[in-house]
Amino acid sequence: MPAITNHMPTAELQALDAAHHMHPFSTQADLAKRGVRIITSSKGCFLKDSEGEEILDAMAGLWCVNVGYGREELVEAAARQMRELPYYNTFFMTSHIPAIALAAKLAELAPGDLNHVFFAGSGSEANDTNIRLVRTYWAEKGQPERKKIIARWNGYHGSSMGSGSLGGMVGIHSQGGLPIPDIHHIGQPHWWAEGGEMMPDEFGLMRARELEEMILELGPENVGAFIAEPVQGAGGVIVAPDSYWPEIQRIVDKYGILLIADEVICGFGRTGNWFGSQTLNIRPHIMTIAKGLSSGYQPIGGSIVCDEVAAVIGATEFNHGYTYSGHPVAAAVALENLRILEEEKIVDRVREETGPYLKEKFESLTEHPMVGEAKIVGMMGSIALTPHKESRAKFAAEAGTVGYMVRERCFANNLIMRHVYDRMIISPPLVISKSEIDLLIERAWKSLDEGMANVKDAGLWASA
Ligand code: PXG
Repeated sequence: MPAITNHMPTAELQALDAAHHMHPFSTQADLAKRGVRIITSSKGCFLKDSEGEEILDAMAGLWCVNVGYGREELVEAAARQMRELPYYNTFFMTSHIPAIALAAKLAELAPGDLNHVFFAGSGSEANDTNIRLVRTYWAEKGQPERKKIIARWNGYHGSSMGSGSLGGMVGIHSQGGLPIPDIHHIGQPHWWAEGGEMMPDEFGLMRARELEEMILELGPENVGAFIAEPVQGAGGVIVAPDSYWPEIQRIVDKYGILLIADEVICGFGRTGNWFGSQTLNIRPHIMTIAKGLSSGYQPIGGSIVCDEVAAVIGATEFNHGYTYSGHPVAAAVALENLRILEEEKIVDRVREETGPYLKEKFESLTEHPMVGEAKIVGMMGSIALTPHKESRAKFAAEAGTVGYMVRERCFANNLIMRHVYDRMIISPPLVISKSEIDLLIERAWKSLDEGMANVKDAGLWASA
């Protein structure tokens, strides 16, 4: 990996960052005190920081660098497209080759009759598009009252006004006047934390039936859609019990509402199939995509829409679009990224080879005294930290305190494994090799050991 050494000293970069750069989802004052870690270069599954440390990135950036860092083909695709046509819009009776080719490719890859793509610059934008698509669809069908959308607590769909409202993150709702009207939330299928004495499948059914209860409470004639991630990502990699999705599909079918699968994380091989909807066997009318679509090399997202919805929307003028919808450089890079995923059989390898290997190793972390359960689908996984496995006890300390302490040890041990409250999560590049998986597990185990020692030293080894 070529080291970039001609930069300012780390402390100066940190000071400039603290003075001028406002970070997403961060407490700026804390960051300024602690000093950020400055990432300078990358290759494969590894990052390098401004001190020359090599870090194993078990989060693939922010769940997105599916083909790994340093792919020259993607650099070339961007450079080629920038020379040819760096920008043009698709608003006023024009189109361009990258957007056409990418839409056609996505229609080929997406299941069922999901054949039409509305492009956006990000997952948040795409979910904002989805709100307007759903409401416009029903209005055009003569049922404008069907504007209510049901989503889930602790789901994540973005942080703009619309997508942040669909999401069920109380921290997001508490700032800036969210949620917008006519968005309603039901419970999440998070058995470990919320299942109490119930068996997982019994709990999964109960949580799915909250959808039916909510539809009946709101009046089926007022409900337009249900949105969910096939596997919750930012909420802590929550894998629903097996009973959950079949029941959700039954309810969606029964009441004829639209199902939106937010595939921003689950899409493009993350779960071992092209889309999480295939892994979970669900039939969405709309899928939200972003992240792995371009492996994060360019900002691009979108909505893949079924024939029926596209036909209804297509019969009227849809007054919606972004300057960068279908951006030619982003689309060209995404197309090349899909070629790599397909030709190198990366999705198949996750399903058949490296995914099962990671699962076996990752589940062995439950032998650690602080790890209660391990959940993993393809290459997104989580472990629950607990002071008492048998009772699935939470720590007495404020939720996230212990998770942060373990995360801090991961960071020190050059492993990017994040925490969501007291769950540790991974989502490595899909190209991670078996020996890199071994290194991931080795560093995770070491970090758990050290984290646990720190938790005990701090007097925090106590159940709530
Ligand atoms: N849907 C899902 C399922 C996501 O995970 C978005 C939509 C929004 O995408 P954009 O491109 O607008 O960010 C996401 C994004 C975290 C974290 O803490 C996760 C995301 C974004 C920021 C932080 O894990 N996911």
